[in-house]
Amino acid sequence: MKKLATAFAALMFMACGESGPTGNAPPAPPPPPPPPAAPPGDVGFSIIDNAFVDSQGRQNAQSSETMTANQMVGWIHNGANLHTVTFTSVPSGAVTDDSGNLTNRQTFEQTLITPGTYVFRCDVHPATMIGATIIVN
Ligand SMILES: [Cu+2]
Repeated sequence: MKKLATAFAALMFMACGESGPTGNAPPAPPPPPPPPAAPPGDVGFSIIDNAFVDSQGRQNAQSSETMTANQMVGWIHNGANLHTVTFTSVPSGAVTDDSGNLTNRQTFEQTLITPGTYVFRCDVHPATMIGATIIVN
């Protein structure tokens, strides 16, 4: 009986994967996430999973970039969830595109030619990712 108990204990030891001479090597740690990428364009925003972030680190309604007419503003998606860049207010006569759904590392650019204030949000998260602005002089 003692022999059986010893064999059982040895079996349990192996089944638990404790590291011994026959144990498996521990799994390698996951690689660190890549650093945030910079947006394209003359000015731009980083998109993370709860915010648009401007070059000063300000988020959402506090975020704002200023550019001159005919420069390019860009966005880079540095998050994991789907987000959009959707304009909610543009100067009279201005023409803009909607980004549609963006995923990690996708970019979106707009060349803005009409001076004034442009306001945008994310259509997937309109309660939080809202009120970011671009001032075109
Ligand atoms: Cu979003």
